[in-house]
Parts: sequence; C-alpha cells; structure tokens
Amino acid sequence: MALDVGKLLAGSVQYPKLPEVSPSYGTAGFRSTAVLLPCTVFRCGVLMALRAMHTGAATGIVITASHNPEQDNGVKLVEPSGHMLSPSWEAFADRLANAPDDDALAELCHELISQHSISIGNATVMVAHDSRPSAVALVAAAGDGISCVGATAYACGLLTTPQLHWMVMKCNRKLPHSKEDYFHTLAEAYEQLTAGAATPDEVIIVDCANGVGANALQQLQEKLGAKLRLKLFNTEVGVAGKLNADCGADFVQKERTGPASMTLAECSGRCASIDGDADRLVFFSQEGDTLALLDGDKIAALLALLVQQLLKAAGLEDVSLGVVQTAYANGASTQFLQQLPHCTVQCTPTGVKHLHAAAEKFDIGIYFEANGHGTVLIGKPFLEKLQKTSQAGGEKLQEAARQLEALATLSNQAVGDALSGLLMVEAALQLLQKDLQSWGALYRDLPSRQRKVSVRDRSVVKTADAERKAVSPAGLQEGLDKAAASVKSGRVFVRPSGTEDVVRVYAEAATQEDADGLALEAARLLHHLAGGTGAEV
Ligand code: 16G
Ligand code: MG
Repeated sequence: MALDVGKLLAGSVQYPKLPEVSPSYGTAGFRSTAVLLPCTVFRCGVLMALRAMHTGAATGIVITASHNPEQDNGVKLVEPSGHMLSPSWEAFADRLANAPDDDALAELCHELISQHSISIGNATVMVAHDSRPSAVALVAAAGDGISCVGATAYACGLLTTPQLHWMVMKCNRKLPHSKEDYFHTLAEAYEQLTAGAATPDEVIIVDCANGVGANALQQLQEKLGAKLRLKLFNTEVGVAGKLNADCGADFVQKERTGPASMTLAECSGRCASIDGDADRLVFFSQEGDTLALLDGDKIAALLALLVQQLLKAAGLEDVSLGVVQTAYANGASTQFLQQLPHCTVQCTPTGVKHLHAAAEKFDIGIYFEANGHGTVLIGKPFLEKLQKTSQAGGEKLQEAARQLEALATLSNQAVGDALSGLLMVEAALQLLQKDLQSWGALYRDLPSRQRKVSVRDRSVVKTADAERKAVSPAGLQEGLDKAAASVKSGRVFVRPSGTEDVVRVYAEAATQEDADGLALEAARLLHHLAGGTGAEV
C-alpha cells in the first residue's frame, strides 16, 4: 500500500512546527519544555510507525523527561528488540523533527519509505508515559502521528521507561508481555535466585522521586510479599511540583545528600533512590555527617562478584565476562574491576545505547554508568551452554546454573531498569553475605568533581577515545594533560552534553582539593579556548 498523503497532512496540520524550535535527538531522544514538544512527538509517532512497518514488529514510545523538572517532557524511542532506537535512524529522526512544514514532512516520509522499501500496512506502536501532567496531550500527539500513517497506537498507560522496553521486547518474542507479567516475572526470578538464602531482616527504604516508580514498586511489593520488604518514600505521584524535586537518584548522586524530605535517621538505613522514570538506581546510607553513596560503579562491582561466584560454582569460568563503563566511572572502580580474574573492562561514550551495544558482545556483559543506568546482559549462546550444565552436572552445579538462569530473567535484557537492578543488588548482597558497609568497602572512590561550563557553541568541543580525549579545540587536551600530570592520581576530561547546552567537566585526584583544582583548571581552559560565556552553572 502507498502512503495516504492526505491523511498525513490532515494530521500534521494540527501539530505545526514552530520556527524557533530546532529539536535535537541528543543522547537518549528528544527532550525540552513540554509546551514546545507536540510537533516533535507527533513526528516521532510517524517515525516509529514507519520503523514498525519496516521491521515487521512492534516498536515503542515512552513520553518522559526522566529526572528533568516537571515542566519538561521528552520522548524515548524503542526498537522491536526493546533497545533504544537504532543509531542509524537517529539522523533521520532529527531531520523529520526539523522539517519546516507539512509538505517537507511528507517529502521526508516518502524518502524514508523508498530508501528502505517500506511497505505501508498494519503495524503497532506501544505508547507509555510517566507521571507528568503534560503526558495526556503528548500521548495524543504520538497517537495521531502513528495513526495518520496507518499504524495502530497501543496505549499502555502509566509505566516506567524500562517496563515499556521490556514489554516491547517480550511482545515481539511472542512471550507474555502484560504489565502484570513484568512484575510476576521479576518477583519469581528474584525468588528463584535467592532460594536458600536468608530473607533480609532489614526493610529497604526507597526514594521514588515522586514518580511513576512509586506505583511500580508498590505493585512489585505485592508480588514479592514477605520475600523482600520495601518502605517507599517520595510517593506523591502526580502532585504538582513534586516530581524529582530535591529527591531521586540524580539528586542524591549529584548532591551527595539524602532526599530533602527524608530525616537523617531515615537516610541512615539501607536506602535506594530511583529517578523519575525508574531507569536509574543508586544506593546510599547516611553515616554520621557523610552520605555513603553506592553508585552505578559500585553496583557493577557487586554484580560482577555475584556473576563470578555463580560461574565458579557452575564450573563455567571460561565464559567471556565484560564490564562496560564510561569515562565517568571512578578510577578506583576501574582498578577494582581490572584485577578481577577473567573479567574484561571496557569504556564507551556516555549513553545507554553505547554501553548496551558493547556489553552485548560478551557472553555476560555488565554495564553501568556511574549515575546508575545499567543492567546485566546474558546472551543466548551462554544460556544454551548453561542448560547443558544443568542437565549434566551434579546437584551444586545445577543449583548455580539455575541461579544464573534466574539472573538472566531478573535482569532486564532490553535496557537498564531500576526495579530489576534493586532486586539484583538485594539478591547479590544476600548471596555474597554483604551489607551496605562491606559492599561500600570493596574499594574507596577517588575524590572527584563535576562542573558545567557554558560556551558560545558547545559543538566546538570534540572528543575521541570514548570521550577521554579532547581533539578540538586545539591545545585543550595538552592543557588538560598538563593539569592532570601536576596532581597525584589526576584524571580529567571534558565533553559536550547531549541533553543540555553546556560542556561537562569531570576531574578526579587523590585529594578533594586537587580534584576541585583540576576541574577548575579544565573550566578555565574551556573558557579560554572554546569561548566561555562566563556563565558557569
Ligand atoms: C541520558 C542518558 C544517560 C546519560 C545522560 C548523559 C539514556 C537512557 N540516558 O540521560 O545514559 O548518562 O543522558 O547526559 O541513554 P549528558 O549528555 O547531558 O551528560
Ligand atoms: Mg531516567
């Protein structure tokens, strides 16, 4: 069938492109003030419908701006595999979002259809949203975009981002994929993985960022019963002004403090914090004046130990195990992982799509960003090997193999997931017999400092080597190298943000004073070489 241009234009005319808005796909989809988004979201509906027709499988859209303030919104685009939109389509997403008018949009659709020989026909796009008030209008915009090219929008309602990714993946594998199935699968896998271990006495305190994760965790708690007790904080979902406000994983990780609404006593328990769309997770505990933060790096270290223990017990040490990090990983975590036997450590640019792609290359790939985005990928070839072990080996071997299978089910294979991550961490703590203190003591973080620097045009800063080296502007890397060499254990890098109009700086050193000094020097170099505006945020 051919594209019904009349229908496309009739839809598109309701969502005019504002000339002053130039959307950019960024690190993980489009994001901006919600009032500027209807046109972009409508066009994402069109795009994902065409992607579904091209692949012959369901795709997905999540309306969310994650940890951003409530007045923002955004869109995350989901492949049939459950992963994020294929990078090969990102440039097209940008062009579509920036088409100046309806005719230009129709022309671009024709270009995409002929370039990929897409046959217009039946297709489904699953659409979910987080708890922002602007979701209603944006879900409608996505639905209009999907239907005006002849596909069906399947409204999944209020969900966490990873839940929708999981549902799309399972749907296309023709497996049970309802919201209920998600909670059931996670709870059952957790029970299998921890069978035999003592149920923890401690209640897990979870800061839910006043976001959609609060609802999801309540449902998960119902399924878990007495197996794991959660006490939820910051659960005011949909209450104006509350979402991500002084709480949530991003706040706790960046500010190094507990959520403002929680008392010191509450923060001194076994605490976890998730973000507004529940794809980030960090743990923390107040110890006197300081907050012990167990970030994505620490989670990766803990899960690497768990995987190694299970592999050893199953007699399967010859598998390829990789841990994927970004340049933001604390140097101490990288060193810790590098000394683990049979473990390869790799660094990729920032953004889940890069880490996920690298982790997939291992039999077992663990990936985490320091900010708490991540999961454990367990590939099919490995699972097949595992099944053979289960059948052939003795009782102990079989038990470990079953646990590895349970871990593969518990870990979201589509994308990083705070709920799945929470259960993996709890299982790991039980099976490795650790508490937050002994987990935290696996290694000591090097002091670090992050800064944001405003420059006239952040695209002048170009990086290489997984963002660890600045290749432009000229002289910047030389300056950074010199500064890093002047302090003990100094390391510094800069990169243009993919979500904000700033250049980010990360520095670490043996002392906090030196890390601060190094970050300041990097900011000074940026001002001088990349045209700083003087406004440091
Ligand atoms: C997005 C990314 C996150 C990354 C962050 C970096 C996904 C799902 N999310 O939130 O992984 O750490 O952007 O932001 O990929 P930045 O480019 O502004 O530093
Ligand atoms: Mg998020």
